[in-house]
Amino acid sequence: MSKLKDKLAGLIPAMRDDIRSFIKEHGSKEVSKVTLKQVYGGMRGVRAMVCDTSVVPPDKGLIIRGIPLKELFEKMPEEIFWLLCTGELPSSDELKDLQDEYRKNGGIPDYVWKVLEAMPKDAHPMCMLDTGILAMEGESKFRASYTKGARKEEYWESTLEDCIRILAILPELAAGIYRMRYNKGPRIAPDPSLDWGAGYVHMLGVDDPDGTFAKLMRLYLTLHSDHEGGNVSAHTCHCVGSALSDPFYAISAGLNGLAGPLHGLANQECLKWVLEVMDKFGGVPTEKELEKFAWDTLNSGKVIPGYGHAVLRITDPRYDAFHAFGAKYCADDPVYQTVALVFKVVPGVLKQVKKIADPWPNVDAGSGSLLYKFGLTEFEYYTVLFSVSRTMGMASQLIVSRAWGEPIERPKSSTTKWLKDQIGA
Ligand code: AMX
Repeated sequence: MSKLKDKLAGLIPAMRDDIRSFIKEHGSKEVSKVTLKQVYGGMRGVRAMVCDTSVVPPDKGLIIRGIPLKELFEKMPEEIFWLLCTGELPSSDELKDLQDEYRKNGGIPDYVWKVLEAMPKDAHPMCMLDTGILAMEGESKFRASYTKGARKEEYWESTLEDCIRILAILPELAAGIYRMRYNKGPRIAPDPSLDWGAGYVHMLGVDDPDGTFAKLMRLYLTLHSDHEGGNVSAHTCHCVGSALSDPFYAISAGLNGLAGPLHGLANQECLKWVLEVMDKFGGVPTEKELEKFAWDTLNSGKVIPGYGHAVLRITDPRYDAFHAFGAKYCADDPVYQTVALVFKVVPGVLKQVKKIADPWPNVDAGSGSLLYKFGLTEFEYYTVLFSVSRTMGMASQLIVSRAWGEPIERPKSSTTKWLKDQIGA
């Protein structure tokens, strides 16, 4: 048994008992009220689901299992996955064991590459990634053990095995898609001596003579790992998983949600917007030029990508981390300089638009310029990187939900007529 499975096996019975007796004792108590505006407004702020892996207080940003993100900037993504699943950071032995698990569970069957090769040459890399994961569904240990009649208490074990398999192949799959989609030559085989993040950089084949890009990749994978349970990708994965669809189905579904421009795709849109600015002004613009460009974007009915958030009301600490990385390693880079100028100018513009609740940068505002600087210039690919990371959050949430035996999701919808009758409008 892997050390992670062993650890969870020790933790889960008490967690399950605690949640069950909590529901039994207090199940009828009220925790949230719902207004008509929330019913029509994407359920914003309605407390109607559980996620124990992380929380996002609007004035603080991401806290993973009680630890504010800024205390985790230096951690490896593998440590974050362990933390998400168990609530504790791993010891060095436990970390090594998880990395060994990834190595043991790697390897992508040839038919997956054939499926991807059969797709149109201009397929979006997110579509290729989600298809690649889904194509492997036949491997699901959860589905096999459910079909054999596994008991509910055992569901989390095969769910964990599927999640480890998916996390183990993701960098190879994502890197293979990059090389195929952008004609970078043959795929590069995994190097078992490398960690998850550095291994991904190696398979992308992007030049990294001094290991700085691997450093950025580890930071990137750590920062995007989870963002509580209500965001579109996590919630979609959770909802699909609640039907006991296996992790291949659920994670692929969640990533389809991440591919939306209001969610993870903002990642690619941001750099596009920054490059458009630079193109228009022949390099780093002046503050005045940038301000006008921002207003022109808003007046043409478009959003300024990378700014605003459904929950946060401060500069996203994930943006701060990228900004600091950029200041250290890319201070002379004109794209980074433009991103820094956008941070100086755009919040002031957005604050003047009354309807915008959050004028501050989110995670996507800064990462693209850094990836671009290190040679990953195909910005349509950026959401794939986000996906590799966010799979840790979705997977850990699935494991925890299965562990305590969460039921199938089934909120009640209403017709407009019913709502009008109910309210007496
Ligand atoms: N530029 C222009 N308009 C914006 C805006 C921005 N950056 N942020 C919000 N608004 C607008 C909304 O489109 C909405 O307009 P509408 O009422 O005419 O539809 C209005 O302001 C109110 O929105 P809100 O309550 O402030 O935000 P929200 O919770 O509805 O949406 C988000 C949040 C992120 C979708 C929105 O801020 C946005 O579209 N930002 C730009 C895209 C982006 O960066 N997405 C990435 C989010 C992080 C992630 O998931 N990766």
